[in-house]
Amino acid sequence: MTRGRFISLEGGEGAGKSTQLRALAALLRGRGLDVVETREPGGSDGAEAIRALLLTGEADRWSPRAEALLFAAARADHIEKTVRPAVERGAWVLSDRFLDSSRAYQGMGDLTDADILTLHRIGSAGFLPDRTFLLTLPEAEASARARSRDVNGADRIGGRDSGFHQRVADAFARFAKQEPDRVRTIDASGEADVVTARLVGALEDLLP
Ligand code: Z5A
Repeated sequence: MTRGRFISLEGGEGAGKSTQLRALAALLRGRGLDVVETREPGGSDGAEAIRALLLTGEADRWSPRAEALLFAAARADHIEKTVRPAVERGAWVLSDRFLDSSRAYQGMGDLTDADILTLHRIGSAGFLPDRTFLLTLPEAEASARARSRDVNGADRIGGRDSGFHQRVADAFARFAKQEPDRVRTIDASGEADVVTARLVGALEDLLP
């Protein structure tokens, strides 16, 4: 049996990751592929329980170190229970966020990028996507999209200040530069179907 593929979508809040994940999944199913849609934090029963701990409550509910460990624990469960079994049976797994989010959000303060990668090696044996799409959108456009959707306000992490979100965007851009084979930057502006076409174009080399 042929191994499937693991694809992650990354980027700041409101860039359109969830919208594009759904569109890409539909398109790949149309090509006859077995597709699993998943997300982080979450994607397995245990990781979804950790998601609720991570995204709700006061801003200072977790220390930066505890927060990074919770994300790593959620990811370990997600990979073990959902991602790896699906890829092994030949499915294409599309994940809304993955490791690069921890590197960008948790790895540029009390902890470094090297610390996050070490946690990932311990928790998940360094498991990486076959391809990662970094959706980029000017900050004003992204926050307008996120605001139009989040009528009840941002979550614990999304609610941080714009300086924080700019540092996150800079970190993602650095990863794309460091790992151009795995991480492909996709312009997320314009109509959703135009963005989907860009994604498919950047996936053709992996498609059967
Ligand atoms: N986090 C972390 O800190 N460390 C980690 O390791 C991980 C995560 C895995 C997860 O929140 C939070 O956890 C996140 C990072 C942190 N917080 N922040 N920031 P989440 O999963 O609940 O939410 P999110 O990942 O930030 O995504 P999002 O806000 O849901 O945005 P999105 O998925 O990129 O966008 P969307 O929902 O597809 O679209 C947003 C709106 O724009 C929506 O109304 C769409 O209909 C609209 N949209 C989408 N595309 C278009 C186009 N092309 N044109 C016009 N309008 C559009």
